[in-house]
Amino acid sequence: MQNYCFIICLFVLDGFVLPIACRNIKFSKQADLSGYTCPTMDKGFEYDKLNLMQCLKTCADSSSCFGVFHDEANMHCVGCNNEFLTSSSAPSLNGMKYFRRQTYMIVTEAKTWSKARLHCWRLGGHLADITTEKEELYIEEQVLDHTETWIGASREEIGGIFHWEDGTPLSDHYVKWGIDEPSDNLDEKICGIDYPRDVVILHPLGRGITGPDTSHFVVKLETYLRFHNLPYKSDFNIDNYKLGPKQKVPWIEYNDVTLGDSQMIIEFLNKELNVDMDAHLSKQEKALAWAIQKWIEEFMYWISVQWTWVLFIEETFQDGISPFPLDEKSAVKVWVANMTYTAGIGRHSEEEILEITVSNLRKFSDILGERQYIFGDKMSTVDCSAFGILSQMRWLTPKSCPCYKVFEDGEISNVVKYLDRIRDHYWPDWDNPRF
Ligand SMILES: N[C@@H](CCC(=O)N[C@@H](CS)C(=O)NCC(=O)O)C(=O)O
Repeated sequence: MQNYCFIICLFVLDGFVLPIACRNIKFSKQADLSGYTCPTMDKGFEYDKLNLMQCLKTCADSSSCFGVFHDEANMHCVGCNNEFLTSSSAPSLNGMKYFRRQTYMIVTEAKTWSKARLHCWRLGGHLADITTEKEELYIEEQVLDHTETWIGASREEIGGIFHWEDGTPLSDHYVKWGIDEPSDNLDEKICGIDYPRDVVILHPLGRGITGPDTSHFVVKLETYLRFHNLPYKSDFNIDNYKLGPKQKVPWIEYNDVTLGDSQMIIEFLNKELNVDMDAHLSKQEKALAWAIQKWIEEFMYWISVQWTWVLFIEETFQDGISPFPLDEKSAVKVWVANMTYTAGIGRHSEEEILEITVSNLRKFSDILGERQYIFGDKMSTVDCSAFGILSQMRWLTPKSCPCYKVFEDGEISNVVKYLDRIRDHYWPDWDNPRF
């Protein structure tokens, strides 16, 4: 079935909803304000020493302002105008279009209406409502090539009143029904190809050319899926990290369940499919495994992130490791640097981070010793975590990074062999994954 359905999400950029919508928009031009600026030459105003509410109010008071950027640290406020944008001159940035005070996004994914609605909510918007002829014409223009499009009108029961997502009845606005509409068929319609049943649909971050995914936790989860031979399929979308229930990747859909967080997913699948890679561990080993796992995921992870996405971000983009478009480099750096600063690792110098990297890898090497896996000759969940995080350090970090050399100088050769072992066994398609 190739009959795709298109979802139109509407982002309302009016009144005090402004900053939320603005934060969801990534503009392509880089500027001084945390890497963001207005999409065209449309800077309406720029003030220092305004708090967020004052910044918003200034925008709301100006008829031409459609959104603001507010830099909390130095109370810098920039207002963007779009007075002169028409549907054709509106810039298309990352799939979003600006039109009047609304931002539309056409999502080209097969979904039921309820999932389409959820999708828009997760993006910070909602399914489009059409309340004027102008809007209808604009939306029609955007979806010209597509046969069916989800919008936000729904009703609870047959014969009931159709309303938009904010509860306003359709009849209070502009309404133009198609022939034989509204129909009484309330069956949940699925447009396009829906996901197969009993297959884990994995929503990852994005491939890097030196490894299957640039998210540590995606590789962790995929290693687990591969260990158990569970059927899965990756659904790539560069915005996946914004779309999942935790606004992070990985997240999965499995039959009717949508779930985020690699560990919660593993625990869910263990129960659902009656598998457990830790069954051979004693109670004490399980507790120890958990402590090691958290050290790796909550500490070593940030070391790796700091190298790849902050200190060597130039090389990460140059070497083709990043799945993000080149023009997002500065924005990605600001975004990640904020996170690593909050996590703590971002406050150290490069030399200090190198020392921390070496000493932590040595400790991991000491824990591993001559064993095949952390707890002997059988893999357990903690090995999936260790592989997820350390494989990024080893293979998805630019070669010019000093952290890379730690794996080369022979001192932690047991760790190198360990990573090779897991890759060779579970990832023969490492360079070109088949799922
Ligand atoms: N505890 C989470 C961590 C997931 C995570 O941090 N994912 C990163 C990519 S490796 C992410 O999505 N970051 C985006 C963000 O924090 O906004 C898990 O195990 O899934």
